[in-house]
Amino acid sequence: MSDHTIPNLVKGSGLRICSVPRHLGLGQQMRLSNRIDGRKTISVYEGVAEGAFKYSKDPVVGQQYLILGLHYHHPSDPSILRAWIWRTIKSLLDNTRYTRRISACSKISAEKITRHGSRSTSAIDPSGQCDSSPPHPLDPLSTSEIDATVSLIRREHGQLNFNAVTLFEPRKAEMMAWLASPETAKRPARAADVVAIAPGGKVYDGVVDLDQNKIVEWKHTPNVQPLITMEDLQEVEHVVRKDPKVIEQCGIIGIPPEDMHKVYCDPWTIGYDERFGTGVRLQQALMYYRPHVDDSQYTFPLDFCPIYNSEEKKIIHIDVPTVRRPLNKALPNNYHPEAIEKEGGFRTDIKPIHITQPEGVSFQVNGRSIDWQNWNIHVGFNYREGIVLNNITFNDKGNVRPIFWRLSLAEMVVPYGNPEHPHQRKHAFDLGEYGGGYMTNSLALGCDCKGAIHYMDAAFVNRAGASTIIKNAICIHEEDAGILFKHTDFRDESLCCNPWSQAYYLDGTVQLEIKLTGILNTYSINPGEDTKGWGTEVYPGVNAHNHQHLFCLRVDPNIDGPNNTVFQVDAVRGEGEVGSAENPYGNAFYAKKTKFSTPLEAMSDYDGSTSRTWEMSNTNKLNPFSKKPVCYKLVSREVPPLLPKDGSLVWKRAGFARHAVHVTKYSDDEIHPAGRHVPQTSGEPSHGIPAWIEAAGPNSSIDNTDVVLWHTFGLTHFPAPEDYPIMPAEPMTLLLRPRNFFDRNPALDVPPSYARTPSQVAAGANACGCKKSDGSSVLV
Ligand SMILES: [Cu+2]
Repeated sequence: MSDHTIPNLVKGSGLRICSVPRHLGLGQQMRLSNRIDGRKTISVYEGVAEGAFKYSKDPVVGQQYLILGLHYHHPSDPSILRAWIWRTIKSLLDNTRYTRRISACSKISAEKITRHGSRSTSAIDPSGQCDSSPPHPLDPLSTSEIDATVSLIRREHGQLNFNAVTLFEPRKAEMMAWLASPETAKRPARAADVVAIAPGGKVYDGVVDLDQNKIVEWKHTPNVQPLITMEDLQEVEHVVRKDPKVIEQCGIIGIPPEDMHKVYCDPWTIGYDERFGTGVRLQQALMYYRPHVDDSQYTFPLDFCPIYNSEEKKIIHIDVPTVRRPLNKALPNNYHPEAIEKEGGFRTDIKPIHITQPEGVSFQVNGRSIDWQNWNIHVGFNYREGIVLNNITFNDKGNVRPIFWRLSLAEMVVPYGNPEHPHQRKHAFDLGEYGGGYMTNSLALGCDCKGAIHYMDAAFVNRAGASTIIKNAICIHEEDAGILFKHTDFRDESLCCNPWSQAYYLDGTVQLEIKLTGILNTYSINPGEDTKGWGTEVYPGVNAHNHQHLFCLRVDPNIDGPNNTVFQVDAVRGEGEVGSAENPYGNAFYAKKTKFSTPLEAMSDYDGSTSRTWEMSNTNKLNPFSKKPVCYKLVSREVPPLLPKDGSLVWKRAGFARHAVHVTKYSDDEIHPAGRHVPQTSGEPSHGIPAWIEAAGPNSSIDNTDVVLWHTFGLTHFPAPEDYPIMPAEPMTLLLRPRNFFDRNPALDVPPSYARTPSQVAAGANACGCKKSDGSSVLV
């Protein structure tokens, strides 16, 4: 896995929607449910709380529960249902600690049941608010839907280990029809996309229709390995510590058997190793040592690499280097507070900055749809991509205009640059091999987010088939983005300045921001050993290898409709030399647009010398002033090429990274740029984008049709001591900007915080055009 990547922050025009991947530790939360009969269910959601509650009829009761919500589908007899709910609530009310909150919400539940009869759904979400609406078709699966999926599959296919149970997203055509006419079109079915592994390692892919309670697809998929989950990762260390050959190797480099409890490992997917192929599920264990449990292990990397078989749960091989590197003798290099205190303590001259929103926030959240300053965004989430933003629209003076159908960070790869075996294997696909959603950690107020925050949780399945929840996986808040627009007229000093918070993104821009931080992946180096340029000795005995972070952003544009065309735009000099008829003064330059008519033409790379950008345009609609097609422009300036060479393992496996931009015709099933199952792919053939383009035809038309733009961007990281023992956050960003989309600056109606017109300047130096909410002027 990549060591310090946080593909976390999606800025939606001043609204920040973010999640942070975590490393280890699955927060377990359970649910209990009661089945009325075959397809009719009552579920009771609960979150972990300090109190204890047990519902005697349900066998699945853990230790600590607070019931937070009630939900049911299609009850056969509402009176039975009502009786059951009230019995449950009564039991809850006995738990007096939570009486007030529960009774308030249960009252609403009862009203809904009465009003809507057998079709009612009434849920109380974990934030304590009562929500009576059915899930939006793009909402992630709830814990009860995950549990229903698992129980259905168990019933037909017996005991399986679950790798993923996630929303099978509605087909686009069906979803667009329903959005256009929710009263008359069929509501897209709730369905689950399932990956499971049978004992022995057989992989199954399936789809469950949750409305019909039916498995609609179930197939054995040979020669693939689904992603490695947290549970897969966690089990390796225990096995490594007890393996006699690992103990032997530790002894050789200076770790006695009695110190094996101080040995740790970061299990990674193996990538691909031709010696072992794809058939056996493998991980490679990057080995470390901690002198003390609080020390950072990355100062003490071990020089050998065991290979772990996940099915047999044993070490099957150890890669041992020809040059041995004994255990590092350097002092620990730590970043935790106790260590800093010992080294002289923290600086004391920092004054607090408080962010307050005394009147609350300017956005509204309805289920998972956010309304903010003309924007409407649905926030999805899945185990693989993490945050998925759906159906992004902008209300342009009463006209709701579609802009993007779906935005997600769909894949990334982190190739390392040391050619010495087995380091060529290090090129983690953080999303395809581990899951961006699975790696999410709970966000904390004041730590990850500041101000007035709206949180959303994330529900997953664990290997045993139980639903789990990561609390506060997503946070939504507003930020001060500085100046929106400002102009000073030198003649009369009239000015308008607007440093109001969300301002910048009020102009229709969407920004993706990624902050890279965390801990470098490290390897051992002997005193005086040459890194040969493949890494940097960031601390005595610690070699941090060169690497790249290459992300793949999936942009499904919907610029005033799904039929869009992508253009490459280069800033170039006008034709003709100085003195020529067409360019007599030699000063001409213009935006050279190149239309991408086919996927082959669209395979394009970044060119900083021409300030290259790409435009997603609707050529059927022209701006009335510029007469140019309405579009959104991709402005991305950190776009290194994939440095592993053509034909290398990474080039073959990460086909999406061969170019900065690929464009494909939309297909419902083309979501994952490196393929559905990424671990242990050989790249022969290359999965994902190269395969799709080959299948569709490299010369097929992508002109004025429903297209998807795939953008690979990122940075090349040559580590330095400043990145150690923990790397300061390195931000990187890209923009999706409206061009010829609006008739004028769309943020002119944002009230200025300060403004003077020439006539006000003439009337008096202190006059100001700012209006207070009561209509009076503000003097400054
Ligand atoms: Cu890095």
